[in-house]
Amino acid sequence: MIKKCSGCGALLQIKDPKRPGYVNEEIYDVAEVCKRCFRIKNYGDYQVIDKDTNDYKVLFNEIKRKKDLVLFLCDILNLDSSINELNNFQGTVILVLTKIDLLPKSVKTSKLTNYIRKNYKLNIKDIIFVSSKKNYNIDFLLDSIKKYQKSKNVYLVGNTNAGKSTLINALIKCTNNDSNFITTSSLPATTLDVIKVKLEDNLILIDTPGIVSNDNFLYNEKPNVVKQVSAKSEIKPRTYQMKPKQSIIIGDYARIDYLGNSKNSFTIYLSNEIKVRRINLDTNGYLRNLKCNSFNLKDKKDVVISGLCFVKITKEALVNVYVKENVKVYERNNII
Ligand SMILES: Nc1nc2c(ncn2[C@@H]2O[C@H](COP(=O)(O)OP(=O)(O)OP(=O)(O)O)[C@@H](O)[C@H]2O)c(=O)[nH]1
Ligand SMILES: [Mg+2]
Repeated sequence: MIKKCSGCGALLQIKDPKRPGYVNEEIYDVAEVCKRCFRIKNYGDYQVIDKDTNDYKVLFNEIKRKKDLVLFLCDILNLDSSINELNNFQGTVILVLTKIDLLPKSVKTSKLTNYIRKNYKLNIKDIIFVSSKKNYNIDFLLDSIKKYQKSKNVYLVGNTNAGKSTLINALIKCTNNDSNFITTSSLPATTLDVIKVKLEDNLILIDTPGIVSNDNFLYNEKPNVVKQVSAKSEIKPRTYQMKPKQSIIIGDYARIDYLGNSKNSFTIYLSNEIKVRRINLDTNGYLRNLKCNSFNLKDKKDVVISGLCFVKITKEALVNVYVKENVKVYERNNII
């Protein structure tokens, strides 16, 4: 009998502990989840799995051709040009911005909506902000799904860690349906294959494995660093009035040298668990061995270190950002 893991979607198998879906032979008949999901759920212990992400490309190409409703999820802290990808879906698309509880409460979602509409050209029915953790807007999202669904099937897609599986679990709770919950974790590539969740007779949510992009800070780091860097509660922005020849050190991970010649203001949005210090640019060379990314910024720009943080800078600035090779660093208009 072929069985699927209800936690990550992988086919259960007894042959190879390193491959997706492994369970001990003795418990195969009764097992509902694989060993990896069991350990994530019960011990928070994550195992990296050998998985060919080319399988995902085939899956996404199939979903792109479907006419069904697609929820395209994006973590509000990782908003970047990858959302343009949603224009390639032929079905109706709702952009769902997740983890809104992590932004300071003072940030208005109406302002964020305007920002997204102005800075990206997206072919979408709606933009909806949610927090699966705080149960914010989950009912409203469910109503919108029912309003726009074209068939029973509704797909959830987006980058790994965007919060797809957590959102499905929140929707399950919201409809009082007591099915199995899907495995979630702060580490990349938790869901390994499609998982279908029947929410109501007329509504099947289809969870998908997240798109893994190698230029995100998190995908180059060990699990303990990923856990520390992933914000768990509302971010307390940290503002520094920068003088010429000062630098900012972000944990042990990144350095920003300010090369301007007048005072400027830098506000850092980052997990509260990571320390930030200001140092003298000339006398302290800490982290200068990392790759340097230079920016000549106009006023009101953010510098984003993908997966780690973003820095709101008010005036024009020359900055050098040092971070590990492969990590994408880019500028955008101030989002907040
Ligand atoms: N603060 C907060 N954290 C969230 C929220 N939604 C998800 N998370 C966290 O984000 C991390 C990733 O969530 P998942 O649901 O596993 O993400 P995913 O998109 O299914 O990831 P893959 O399966 O790898 O594609 C977990 O640590 C969740 O607890 C939210 O609304 N608020
Ligand atoms: Mg998932």
